[in-house]
Amino acid sequence: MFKSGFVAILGRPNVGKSTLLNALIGDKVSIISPIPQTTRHQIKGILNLKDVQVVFIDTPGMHYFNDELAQHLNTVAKSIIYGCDLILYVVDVTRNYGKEEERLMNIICNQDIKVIMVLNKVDKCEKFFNEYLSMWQKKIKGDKKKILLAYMPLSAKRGTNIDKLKEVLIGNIPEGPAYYDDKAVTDFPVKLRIADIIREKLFLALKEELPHAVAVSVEEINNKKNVIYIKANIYVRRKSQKMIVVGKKGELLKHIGTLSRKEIETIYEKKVFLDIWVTIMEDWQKRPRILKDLGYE
Ligand SMILES: Nc1nc2c(ncn2[C@@H]2O[C@H](COP(=O)(O)OP(=O)(O)OP(=O)(O)O)[C@@H](O)[C@H]2O)c(=O)[nH]1
Ligand SMILES: [Mg+2]
Repeated sequence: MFKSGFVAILGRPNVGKSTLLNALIGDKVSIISPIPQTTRHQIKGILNLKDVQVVFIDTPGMHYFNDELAQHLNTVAKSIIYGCDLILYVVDVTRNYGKEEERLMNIICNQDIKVIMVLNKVDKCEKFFNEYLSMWQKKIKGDKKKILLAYMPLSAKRGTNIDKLKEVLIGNIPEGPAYYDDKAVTDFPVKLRIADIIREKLFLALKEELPHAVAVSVEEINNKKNVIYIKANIYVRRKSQKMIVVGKKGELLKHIGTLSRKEIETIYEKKVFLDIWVTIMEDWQKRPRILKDLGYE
């Protein structure tokens, strides 16, 4: 009997959803950074085991702001709940919960899909562990109780309890066919995956400086005989931001390019020539057409 299912990974920004996805898959399919709202796409990671295929869906962290990009992120995250077999609801026990967490918990409690509550980052501290448990328990009184399958304290970063989580997951995946090739680790289009790798290096290099003002698009992938030529564009909003991204004598851009190229080469297992440009576009975040070009459909 083959089993398969879709598992949504939900949680507020920065709780460690993408780190958890990569840990479950054992491969890097989703980018990670200390900056909230790192994930902008719906990324699927596929776990292939003997007689089981689990398709995880990493989501942009749920949050509440008012521009087009933020609205898009919320719609994506909510729409994923429907059609899934299971939800991994991830919380960060090192930070106290707030209004956003309660709103998200309300959404999760008021539906019928089974939930595993992942209490992440226990390697760092367990300061608010009990707060999360008691808030959750308040929400799922009576009949709603049955949606919870398990509480799972873990460290996505260190890999602690990942095997235990897999066991519980697999035990609750229904009978079904394989949806993807058993060699695939993700269905994320390669252009977007490369753009995201570059965006991750930018986020890591720039830290708080301009995370939301940048976007990356890959415009060309040309598979030549001995090398793969890739042309990418980094969008910023202002000239001052372009100067930051390029850095003194172009050093920052070069650094980002080198790190990105090395990681892209591990996907292709071939030499890559990465050609990165920086373009100023004042309000890319507010233009639906540009958001579409960037893959935020
Ligand atoms: N100490 C510790 N840090 C973690 C753990 N899991 C994730 N992190 C860190 O938390 C930060 C956010 O991780 P991400 O995986 O990008 O979080 P996310 O929930 O996907 O964030 P968004 O995509 O922005 O919603 C990164 O700096 C991670 O290294 C963990 O188990 N322990
Ligand atoms: Mg993420």
